Amino acid sequence: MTNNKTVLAWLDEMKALLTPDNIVWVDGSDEQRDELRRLAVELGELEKLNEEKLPGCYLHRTNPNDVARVEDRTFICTSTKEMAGPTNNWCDPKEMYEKLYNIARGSYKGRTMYIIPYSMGPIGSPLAKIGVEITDSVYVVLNMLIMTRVSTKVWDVLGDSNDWVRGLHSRCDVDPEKRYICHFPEDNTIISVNSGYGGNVLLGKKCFALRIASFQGWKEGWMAEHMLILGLQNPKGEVHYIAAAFPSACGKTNLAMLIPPEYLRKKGYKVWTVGDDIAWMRIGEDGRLYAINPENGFFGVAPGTNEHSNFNALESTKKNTIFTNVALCEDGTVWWEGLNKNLPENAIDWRGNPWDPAKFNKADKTTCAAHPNSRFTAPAENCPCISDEFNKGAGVPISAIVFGGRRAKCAPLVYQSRDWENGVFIGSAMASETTAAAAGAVGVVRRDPMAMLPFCGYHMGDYFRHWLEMGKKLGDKAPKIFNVNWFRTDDEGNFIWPGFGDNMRVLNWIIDRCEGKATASETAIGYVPQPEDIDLTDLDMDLDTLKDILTVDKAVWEKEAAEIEEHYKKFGDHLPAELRAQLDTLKANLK
Ligand code: GTP
Ligand code: SPV
Ligand code: MN
Repeated sequence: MTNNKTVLAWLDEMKALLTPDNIVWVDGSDEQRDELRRLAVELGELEKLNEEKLPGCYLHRTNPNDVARVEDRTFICTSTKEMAGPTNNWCDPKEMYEKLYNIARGSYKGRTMYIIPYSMGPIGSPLAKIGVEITDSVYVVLNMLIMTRVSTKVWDVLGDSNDWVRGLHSRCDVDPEKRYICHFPEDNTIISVNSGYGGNVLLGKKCFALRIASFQGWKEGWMAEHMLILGLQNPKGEVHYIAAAFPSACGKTNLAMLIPPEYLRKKGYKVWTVGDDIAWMRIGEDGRLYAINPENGFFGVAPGTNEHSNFNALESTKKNTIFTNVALCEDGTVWWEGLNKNLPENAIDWRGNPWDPAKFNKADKTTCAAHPNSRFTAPAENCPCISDEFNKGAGVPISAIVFGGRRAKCAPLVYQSRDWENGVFIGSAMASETTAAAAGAVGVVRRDPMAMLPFCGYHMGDYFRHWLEMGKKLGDKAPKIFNVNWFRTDDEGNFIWPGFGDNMRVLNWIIDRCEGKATASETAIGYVPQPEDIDLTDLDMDLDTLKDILTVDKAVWEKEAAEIEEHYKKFGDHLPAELRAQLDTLKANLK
């Protein structure tokens, strides 16, 4: 398959460590995929779904102890603790290799070692990078075949180079006490043991494309971000690209596949999806920032996805999709909370037990048929609004960068930063209420800078510095930076803004601002639209309600500034002075 000496040497080392019974080189062909699907069904790893209604689709249930990313067991193993910074778990690399090798030793006995060569980004693109993952899980192989570009061509592109990321996954006993997701950025190496859940084991995704790649970007002068990429087409046919960073389960997939309200569709507005989770961005020859989506599929949150909230995502799951931890219906189709109002009779829940719709109580997550972090793995090519640029390696020029999160009271619906530096400040101070995408409490406000808290592979203070440096290089070609919040609630806890397709109204203001067309008022935190600036055509919302979610409440923001001050203390002398000055300006503005 390959003569690359660095690859062969690593594989020899891994074979000796793991002692597999068989070895299979994954080649990305349809024949091999079909064979692996049959095998996965035989092994009980996948259940075949209704071939007529969901052709090529399968269901997988993880161990109930293994349903989300495990941040407390995720490590950045750099040569010094300081390099990993205050927001990452750290362990000495030598010690961690030893511990992990002891856990993984002999763990492929009686099993097959799959060798997966994959490209993050279109194969051969100057913005793409190569990885090799070895795994003992057919489920992982089949997911990687959807989420990344797996092909023997990857070996050709790699040639003799040592510029590739090593990924070892071993399911071991799925023992949560011995579960570790570890990164060695200085060695381009990832080791994941004792898990079978998506973000922990599809090593091209969060482990490589964010944790390792953010480190590479820092060293090499580019950016790896937890961002969707969308193209907004106006009636003249021009397309402007937006990249947006929201924490896990805060609406990236939804925004990336947005369908505009009818009156805007009729005028000719349309959204194209380039990516829904990760963006790799570099400065192009013309000095602008260009982004690619390194992934090849969507690993999306199932609950809440329906034909109204996200028609395009639902369409994407109609064929060749793997569902994880959703409910299985009698007719071999799937169901999850929020798919529709027809609670299925005689369904099997995500744990594999009969599900009684009579006992279902929306407020009690333990009665759910699907796990709140249940997911679909769908090929990007299934998406009705996939961008023409998706498979092109050159990337798309970014006009606006948008930050956002779940904030019940604080951030207004949308505001624009005064400039790049102020935008970096906004990103660095971002906070959101936690979701089911990671193990742990849900609904707690936590600071999540640039939505990268769980994904930054080095010191967060140095990461802020890197953002500031990128801004200096971009100069007046830098994208404009904004912040959005779809999640302000009323006194009963209901979302005030309708969200979803109606978010297009906010995106239009954002693009108009980039083009110098829309007005705004300057506030303590940045430029906020006047209520008249957001088009409410056909929407059942009055200007006063809109005004409410656009207000910047001084008391709330004073508390916020104090919390940002606390948050900043963590970074010590790695915190760029520019950001400290930005915080002082905010405090002065609030006086
Ligand atoms: P990850 O894949 O974990 O990174 O998540 P994501 O950021 O792609 O989130 P996703 O789009 O899957 O949305 C997660 C949840 O937020 C779903 O339950 C959605 O229904 C809900 N959601 C998305 N957009 C909106 C919105 O505009 N308003 C409201 N109220 N909810 C939304
Ligand atoms: C996220 O949690 O941000 C995801 C899902 O996109 S996972 O791949 O599990 O990280
Ligand atoms: Mn994500």
